[in-house]
Amino acid sequence: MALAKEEARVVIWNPAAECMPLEEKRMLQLRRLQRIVEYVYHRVPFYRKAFDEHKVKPEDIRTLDDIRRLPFTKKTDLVANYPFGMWAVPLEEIVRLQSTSGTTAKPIVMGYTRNDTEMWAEAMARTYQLCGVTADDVVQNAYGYALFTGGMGFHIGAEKIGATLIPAGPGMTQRQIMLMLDLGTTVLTCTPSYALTIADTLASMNIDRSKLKLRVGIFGAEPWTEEMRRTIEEGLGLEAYDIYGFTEMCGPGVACECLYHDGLHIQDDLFYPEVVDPDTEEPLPPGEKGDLVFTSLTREGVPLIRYRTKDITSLEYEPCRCGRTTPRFRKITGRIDDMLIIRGVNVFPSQIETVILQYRELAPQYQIIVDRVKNLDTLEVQVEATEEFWAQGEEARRNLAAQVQAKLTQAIIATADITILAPRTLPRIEAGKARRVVDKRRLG
Ligand code: DLL
Repeated sequence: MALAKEEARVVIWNPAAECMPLEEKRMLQLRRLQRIVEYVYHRVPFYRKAFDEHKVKPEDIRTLDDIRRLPFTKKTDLVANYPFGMWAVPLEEIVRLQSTSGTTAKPIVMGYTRNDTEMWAEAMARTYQLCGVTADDVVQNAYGYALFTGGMGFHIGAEKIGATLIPAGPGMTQRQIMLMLDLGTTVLTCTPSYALTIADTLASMNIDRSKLKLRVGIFGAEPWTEEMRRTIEEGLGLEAYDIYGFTEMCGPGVACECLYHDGLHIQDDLFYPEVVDPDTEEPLPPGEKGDLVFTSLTREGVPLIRYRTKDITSLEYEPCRCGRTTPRFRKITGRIDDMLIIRGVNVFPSQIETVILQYRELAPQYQIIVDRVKNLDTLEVQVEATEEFWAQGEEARRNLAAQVQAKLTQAIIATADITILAPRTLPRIEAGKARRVVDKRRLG
């Protein structure tokens, strides 16, 4: 019998790890957890103090469920111990540093031993193959290089699988398109917002997308909706995969979708996942949404125990049709910190994106402006019209704005003013993550 299209394309970088029977996996995870707990207790004074305060000793970890006895690690702990306070090895054993962009006062600086960079390359090799990328592909890496983990992570993973790598970095969008055309790029890696800018530029250059050989896009580092996925796929003529990761664990490579796009597979022999209730901090059962928490099981430089990501999702443990047994989480809709409270109603920017991207008359370029006028919160969504719709004039725009407003009010249970802008009014993302929310209440 002929294989289904997807089955024929499934490639698995490390079947021993990714298709491991669950019982065996749990034994491996327990061994690694016991080792890392012992390791940090003896090497990181922060953890010794935290474990002592929680009255837990390394030898108390006898089953995987005993992880609940361990304290959480929070971003504030890393900030308070900047730069080296959480490190488990001296600088001479560190071969590279990466850091967050530092929206807080100080960035978070993570050190990698040689084994850590090898583990990261392994996680990224698995990630590429989750998306069906092989040595035959030409990968154009338009994530930021330098201290941001995006560029480096995709770079070392592509080298590991033997793909042809173009280390383009972000920006200079017309040149990106020239490279794609001339070098026959088959895989594009960048943030979803930058992918949108590339698609937009391609259209404005009047280049037919069939001239490109793109077939796969691996996009992450920020939340993006299914509607955004469809827009990018149409604009660039590729299949878009969602990749997740964060600097504190290694960078990209913690989890990624496979060919079935049915949740993101977690590399859980390396990063142990939990989802906890953000208020009670109690672990939640599979399927229930909460704060995603990770423990690094093999990291030597800066291992982290029960790190609260503040990203919201739920876990699933059913094996996937792709043959992997790794657990998955649902596409992340936002961070706990991203939640806007508008007159007491909780609103996530992704809910707004889902509504406005349903309208063909609107371009996928928008900004959310929150303010407080006479002690009342206000919410305005500015969104660009497409060229064709803009040409239809003011009345058409007024009618559409009213329609979108009604739909949005229904979806988010908060009233929003809709302003339809002329095409190409809002600034385009040339690098990195989009900033679509301007909360003037926080600025004042
Ligand atoms: O963004 C690492 C990365 C680079 C991931 C390239 C994927 C691709 P940080 O700058 O430390 O690291 O930001 C991590 O970004 O906690 C999430 O809030 C958010 N994030 C990352 N990937 C996704 C995603 C990199 N696929 C923070 N969906 C995380 C939603 C994401 N949010």
